[in-house]
Amino acid sequence: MLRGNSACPGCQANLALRHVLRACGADTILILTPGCSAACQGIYPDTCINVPVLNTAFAAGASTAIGVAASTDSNVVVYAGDGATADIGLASLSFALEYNTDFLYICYDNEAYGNTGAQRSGTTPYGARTTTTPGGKRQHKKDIDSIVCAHQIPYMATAAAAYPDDLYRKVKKALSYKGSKFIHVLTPCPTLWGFPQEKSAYIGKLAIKTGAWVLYEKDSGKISISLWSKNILDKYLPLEDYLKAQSRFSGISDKDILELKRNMNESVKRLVQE
Ligand SMILES: Cc1ncc(C[n+]2csc(CCOP(=O)(O)OP(=O)(O)O)c2C)c(N)n1
Ligand code: SF4
Ligand SMILES: [Mg+2]
Repeated sequence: MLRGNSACPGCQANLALRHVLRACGADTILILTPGCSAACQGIYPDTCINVPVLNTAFAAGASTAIGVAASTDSNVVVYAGDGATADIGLASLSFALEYNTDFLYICYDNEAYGNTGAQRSGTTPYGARTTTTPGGKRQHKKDIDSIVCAHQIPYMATAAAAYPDDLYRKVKKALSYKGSKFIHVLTPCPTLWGFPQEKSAYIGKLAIKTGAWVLYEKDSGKISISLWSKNILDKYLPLEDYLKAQSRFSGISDKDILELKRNMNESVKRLVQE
């Protein structure tokens, strides 16, 4: 990625893309869906992405990759938002995975429809305020990782922009496999989440330290918790530290915090038991 882009200061979606492209190298074709990452590349010919880019329709990231992968030996990488992945593009993603298309699909998750002004998405967490959930979302975050894993692809991982070495390693590893690979990256967003831009990396790390986001990989069917999460599984910081640092959770009730924690603990328990 070249210098100069139109992302908000402190944007982790763009930061994660920088590390992803660093790991992928020059022999890569990038597919973007409408969203912040597409908008932030700038306007041709002054775009900041230094590999070929295909800008697709919202639902068509994965289906575009099927065609591209059939015609090239280059790395085929989709970099799509949570809305494009877990909501509108889910059918296209499902077929691409079932087909075991030789590509890497990366979902950067800012937990809302960022580019259109912070509407809720399937991956918006319970209790978070968005423009379409002004009283806090009443549904839990969609478990897109389990949906992806049900396709029995060779490699799936979670990552976070705040832990770039872990993200870099996972992208490299994913690209060493043939077939479909999926990485789900948490990318905190100062604009939608309501925290100061200079706290971006701090919030990203806090998500892991409070257990709001768990780093793991499922490699050839076997789950392993990644180092940054593994070391703290039994000593999480209070979830309230993470929630209080973001204005999207400012109206959350104690009852809703308990419900969030219950859901979180269940997800971690499921992961550890698998
Ligand atoms: C079929 C269709 N519906 C709606 C839109 C408008 N639209 C453009 S970007 C976007 C939100 C994308 O959200 P997400 O995939 O999470 O990416 P983010 O903007 O958060 O980076 C929407 C709704 C569109 N481009 N196409
Ligand atoms: S709204 Fe969020 S994800 Fe979109 S460019 Fe700004 S900081 Fe990045
Ligand atoms: Mg989004």
